[in-house]
Amino acid sequence: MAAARRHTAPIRWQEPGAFPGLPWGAGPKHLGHPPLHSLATAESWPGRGATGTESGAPTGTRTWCAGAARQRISLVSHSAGHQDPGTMGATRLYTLVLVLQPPRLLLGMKKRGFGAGRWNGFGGKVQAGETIEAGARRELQEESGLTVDTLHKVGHIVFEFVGNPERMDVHIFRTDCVQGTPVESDEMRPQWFQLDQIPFGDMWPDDRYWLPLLLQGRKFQGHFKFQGQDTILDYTLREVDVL
Ligand code: 8OG
Repeated sequence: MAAARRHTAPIRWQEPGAFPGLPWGAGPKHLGHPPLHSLATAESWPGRGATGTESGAPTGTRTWCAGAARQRISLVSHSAGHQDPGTMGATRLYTLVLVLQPPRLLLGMKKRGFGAGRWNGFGGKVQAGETIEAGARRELQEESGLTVDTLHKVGHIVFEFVGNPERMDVHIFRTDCVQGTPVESDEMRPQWFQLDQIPFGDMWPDDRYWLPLLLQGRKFQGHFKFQGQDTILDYTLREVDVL
């Protein structure tokens, strides 16, 4: 079990189990971790209440979008995408995309490399010459076969590993609108999970802190310091209005 020594609390706290209707309504305790961040107002994620629709395209690909997402919300591009996307000092840029179509979430089992054996969203290093968002789209396509219309930037987390001078600067996106059918790649084996069956025990230990925020449509910023890949020594996490 990961140990958290210090914590900058999110803005609001709420006892476990306070949000009937949300996937972790049973409360954080069932996740086996004490202070999971539930928030005081059970505001829905943006697509709640919208009716999901599926449409078949002649190619056999499928598009699923929550009704709300069909309004083409303009994207706010991140200025860091115009900086050197490879490294910034001792920090390297990464992306992570979560495909959320309530009541299900698409995860991929990482088959090799960093994080192998864990379920995760889709992402990787931002390449030289591409924006962070372009990197997110590319990695999603390469690892799952899905193309995406609108990406919502929802999180920014810096990961630090004791003994490794290079920090990982991970930009997290959510989408509910993808084209295609998830296919297994060399790197990932995609699988849909019901929101009350997210396999937190086989995911990065920090995910149980911030993923509930993403599922609630919240935006967040954080920093996690790891000893090895299993132990959180220290972390901060806060909800933000704008990223
Ligand atoms: O290219 P590569 O697959 O090594 O990129 C690492 C991916 O893993 C990238 O999408 C960012 C993501 N990632 C981390 N740390 C963590 C973490 O603690 N939790 C989750 N969910 N993803 C992480 O690098």
